[in-house]
Amino acid sequence: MSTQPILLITRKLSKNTEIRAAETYDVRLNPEDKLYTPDELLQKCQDVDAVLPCHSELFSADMVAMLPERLKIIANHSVGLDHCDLAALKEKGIVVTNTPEVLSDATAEISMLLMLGAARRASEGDQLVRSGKWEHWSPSFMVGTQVTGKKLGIVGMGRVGQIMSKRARGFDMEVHYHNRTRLSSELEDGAIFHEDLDSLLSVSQFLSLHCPATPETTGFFNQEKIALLPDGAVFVNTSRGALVDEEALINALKSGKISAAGLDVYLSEPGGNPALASLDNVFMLPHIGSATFETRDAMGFRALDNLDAYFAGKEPNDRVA
Ligand code: 8YV
Repeated sequence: MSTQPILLITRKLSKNTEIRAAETYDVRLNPEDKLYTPDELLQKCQDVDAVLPCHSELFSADMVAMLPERLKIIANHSVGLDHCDLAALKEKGIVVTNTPEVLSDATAEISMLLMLGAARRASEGDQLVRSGKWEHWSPSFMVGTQVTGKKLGIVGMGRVGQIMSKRARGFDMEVHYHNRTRLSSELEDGAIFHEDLDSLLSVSQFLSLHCPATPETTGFFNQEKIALLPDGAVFVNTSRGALVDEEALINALKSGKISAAGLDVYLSEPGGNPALASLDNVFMLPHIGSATFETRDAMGFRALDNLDAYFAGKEPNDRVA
């Protein structure tokens, strides 16, 4: 009989991750990459020592209450933790970890892509050429907003925000940010701090969200906050859909208050919001911020590093509960 800890991996992860996991653990894989229902997830968790889930598996307080005593650690394959009720997990004595740092470059790349794509009307242009309906050209055709030299507001200056700031400076953007605490001047690297979120919004010709979804931030980007932006601002979100009042965003995109949006995340996933999808001035991707080959390996390895530390009796580096 195997003495290796039993590890449930809820989704199909990178090949390298699954190979490495099988060297140390008695792994339960999901080769079909089926999204488990809450009942199936609970069932699969019954006789395992550890779970390596993605943000697609919800560990609500109700779910946590039904988890078995045997389950000791949830090593997330995500930096976001809004799918986990951390207080409930902590109370139950289940260790929780995440995967910070390793996905910051990939996510900042997608933020840049969305910012450029929204401002320069990428989905409209792509659609036009692809559909075979591109029948004329003129200097007044598909004119967009120039990115170079504009003011970029960043909400949440963690690792992704800092890399976004660096990349945006490559486009000569003037970077402003709001964060719970001001960064050191070395980390700020010229970015202008706004202690007050409203003050940041009032200067943000481009606005990009890089903060986690918590009870405090949920729905913060609402009609009142949108009204503070300069007219015609461009909005980018690669963080979480829960930060946004989507109805208010749709109204602003229709009125032109927000001239364009680049979105990778939505209130409802998978699927997104059909009302947003009906607007030409939205450039949309299906939550692929961290989806690069390099980053998928790095996320999987980081989650395994946390598991290995735990089962070696050490403190996992990325312990959050
Ligand atoms: C991941 C994410 O794709 O890490 C996060 O919080 O939202 C994404 O980058 C996803 O969580 C993978 O499990």
